[in-house]
Amino acid sequence: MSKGHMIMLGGLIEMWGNGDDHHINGPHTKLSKTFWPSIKRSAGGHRIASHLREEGYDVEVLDFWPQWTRLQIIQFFQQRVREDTLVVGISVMFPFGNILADKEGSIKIKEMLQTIEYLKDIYPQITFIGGSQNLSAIIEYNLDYYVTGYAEHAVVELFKYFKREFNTLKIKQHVVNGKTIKVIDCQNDYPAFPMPNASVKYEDRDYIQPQEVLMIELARGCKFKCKFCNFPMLGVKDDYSRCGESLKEELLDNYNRWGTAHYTVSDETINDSPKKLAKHAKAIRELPFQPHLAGYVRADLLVNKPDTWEDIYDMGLRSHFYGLETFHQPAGKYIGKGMDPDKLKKGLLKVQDWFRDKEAGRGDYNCEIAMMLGLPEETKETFLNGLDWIKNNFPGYSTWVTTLYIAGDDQVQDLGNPSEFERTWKEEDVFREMSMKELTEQADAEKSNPISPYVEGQLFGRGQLKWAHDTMNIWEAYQILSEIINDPNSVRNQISGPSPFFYHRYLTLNKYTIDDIYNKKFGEDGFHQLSDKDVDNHVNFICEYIDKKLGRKKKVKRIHGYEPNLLP
Ligand code: B12
Ligand code: SF4
Repeated sequence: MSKGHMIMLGGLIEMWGNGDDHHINGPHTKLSKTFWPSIKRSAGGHRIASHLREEGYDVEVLDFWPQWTRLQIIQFFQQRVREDTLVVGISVMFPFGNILADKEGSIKIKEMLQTIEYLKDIYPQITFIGGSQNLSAIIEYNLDYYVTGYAEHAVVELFKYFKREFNTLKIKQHVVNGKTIKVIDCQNDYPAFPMPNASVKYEDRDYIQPQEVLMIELARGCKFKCKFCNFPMLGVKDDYSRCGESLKEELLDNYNRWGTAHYTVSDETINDSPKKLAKHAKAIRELPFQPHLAGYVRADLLVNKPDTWEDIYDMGLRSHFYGLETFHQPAGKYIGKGMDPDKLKKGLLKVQDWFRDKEAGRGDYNCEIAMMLGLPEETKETFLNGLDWIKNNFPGYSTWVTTLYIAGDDQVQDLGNPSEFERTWKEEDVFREMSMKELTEQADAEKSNPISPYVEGQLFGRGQLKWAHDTMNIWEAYQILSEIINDPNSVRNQISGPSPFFYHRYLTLNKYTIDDIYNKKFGEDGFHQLSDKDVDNHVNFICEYIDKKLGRKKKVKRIHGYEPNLLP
């Protein structure tokens, strides 16, 4: 007998990184679709579900919910809601952002928001709660409670509160767009870190398929405090890592039950502690199979600590996302990533050689390098020099270029963790805010390089601070980015393989293997960038899941993923 029942709606909408703009999103965009429902499971939804089950509640996760039609959702609720159904949860990872500006996207979002309204009308006895790291990701939904930050401890108090049991629940009132909402602020009131047993236990009713790329947590928080970073927990001093046994158990269980071997790691910086790496490598070496992990790896630490490489390789962490940001030392020093560029470059080449060394029994390796355009002290020339080095020395790997983002004043209040830049730029004498007049004058002067709707939104919308400093301003940064994107010879447009964070798009349907990713580049030997057909197949994958969830025995005929009677 469970203590109560909950339905958790989870699902992501895919985007080409920086929102929904082809011009910005560059080289692998072979799709007519700019966003589509992801075939990735809801990491937070499953984590909270696993935790609540340990507390005695019965929680069923409904994944991929952006793809479900309203009727299907209502059918599901009719089948599942029972007398002890207490709560409907919505797990959200990313804010809607630019999807709302996109016509097709905004129709979808409106449909999702309205579906929640319908469910609330049909089931007034149920409480609707949303959870995400930042309020900005859930605020669009009209919910009874908004839970922000890592929520394991808070959600247990919330459930006791709903059941009128003794509890310590702290509810904060926030006024957003003139409406008062109830917020549970986990970051400050119920810190759920460290979380040594942050394991996720999937269930038969999740219908996990063998090639799926699941999310895994090895630790929470990051030791560092880079000035632009607004990840949830920075400057962590203690050990916030997962217990080795719990990690081993989760990996083994998923392998035995579903055949899972591929994971995205959600950690902010996986290699911030050699001790943690050694612990996790030891646990993983004891497994009867080799998992493959992908995630954020700090390059300067890799370079400084070659003695961690063996552990990193053995734990299957062979797909690295390096947030290098810059090769210009004064810019790097300013943000907290100021390793001597020559040392960094030489070290990176050694890393590449070591991981790719087939003769030594290794060879599995893929990486993506992310660069940030617009840091104080950076000029166009220093930045482009850095990109040239990547092009010449990391051919065939993805490079991601983004512009410096500092949230505008009205956004900062919805961010659980504003970056140091966001908190202090006004006091520090480095940035200033450009006036609208200055911005529009710049726009006129540059008619030859028209701005895209996405950039227009960023420049003239309220979301971002219109920053300027001695060596660059936001407008110039977008102009340089546009030149990089439109230059067929730029590193950003070179042929590569998939980004380490997007393996699910290629592996889930069994079209490619992890060996394809390590060994081939797009265009080689039958290995191709994502096409519209692939996305249709993703939709079909989700539809098969929906059929299973709804207990439909007969295969349902569909056109482009929609049942004929439910065509939009
Ligand atoms: C991995 C990651 C990515 C990967 C995703 C990989 C993949 N394919 O799945 C990549 C690199 C692609 C990515 C991209 C982006 N990301 Co990102 N990403 C993360 C990261 C590091 C981890 C997310 C994760 O899986 N965590 C593990 C799970 C278990 O945690 P969780 O989902 O937060 O769940 C907990 C709570 O939120 C809560 N909770 C969750 N659901 C529910 C439900 C209920 C009912 C309740 C009560 C509680 C609850 O409890 C959970 C357990 O404690 C976070 C930072 C962080 N450490 O959280 C940023 C983060 C999610 N990303 C963020 C952003 C902004 C982006 C981008 C928009 C960046 C950009 N400009 O391009 C893009 C958007 C991509 C898109 N839509 O396609 C922001 C979101 C900010 C916001 N407003 O909410 C975050 C929070 C980082 C930050 N700035 O603080 N990201
Ligand atoms: S940018 Fe990376 S290393 Fe720096 S504080 Fe953020 S998560 Fe940590």
